[in-house]
Amino acid sequence: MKQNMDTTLYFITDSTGFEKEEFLRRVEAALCGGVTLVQLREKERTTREYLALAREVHALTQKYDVPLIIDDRLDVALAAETEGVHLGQSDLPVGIARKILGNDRIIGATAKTVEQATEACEQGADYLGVGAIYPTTTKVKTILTSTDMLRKICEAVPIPVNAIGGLNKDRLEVLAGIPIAGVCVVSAIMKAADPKIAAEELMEATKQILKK
Ligand code: TZP
Ligand code: MG
Repeated sequence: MKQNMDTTLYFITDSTGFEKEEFLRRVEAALCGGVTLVQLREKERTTREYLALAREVHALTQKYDVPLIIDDRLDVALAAETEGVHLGQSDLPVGIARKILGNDRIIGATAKTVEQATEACEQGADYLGVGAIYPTTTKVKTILTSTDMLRKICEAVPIPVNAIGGLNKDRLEVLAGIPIAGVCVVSAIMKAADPKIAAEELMEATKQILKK
């Protein structure tokens, strides 16, 4: 599964405020619109609720042959047999997760400095998320990361690096010329009037930026 990883348009979910059916409908619309990677990101749910939702979202992502990453929780990723896990700086260290998960699954990590990026990479991370590039309305403990730092991180590690934070199709220009692999978005798709069209438009805009 790891061989298929494409971080070009990485959709991170947030079910806050949606009934489950509407949430799943939006995730499927995003898949239909061409997102290349999906992360289930749940901060308020119990472990059992997280696992149950992971299984439902996994059934959708499998239909579109898109890997599913679980935010923070290696146990949930293992239990739901998803394709990977995303770890922040206060989660399990990447090296320990790699030992438990083996080499066939995806491990992503958050990095805000070259040091964090290099460490995650040395411990076996497959990709990095770097941001927030812009202030974000999504519930997250983060600080802004400059595009200068984003570039330094891209240049310091051989693995794909994605920009994240406040990004939408009209805000990608600041990323032009920085060797990112793709972008991560939550609200630009999750809260869009039409998540399928939002994903299609973001994909087009992202491809243009990656060429610059
Ligand atoms: N990490 C840094 S910013 C962020 C995360 C999870 C949230 C990004 O959400 P949005 O809605 O795309 O700004
Ligand atoms: Mg996290």
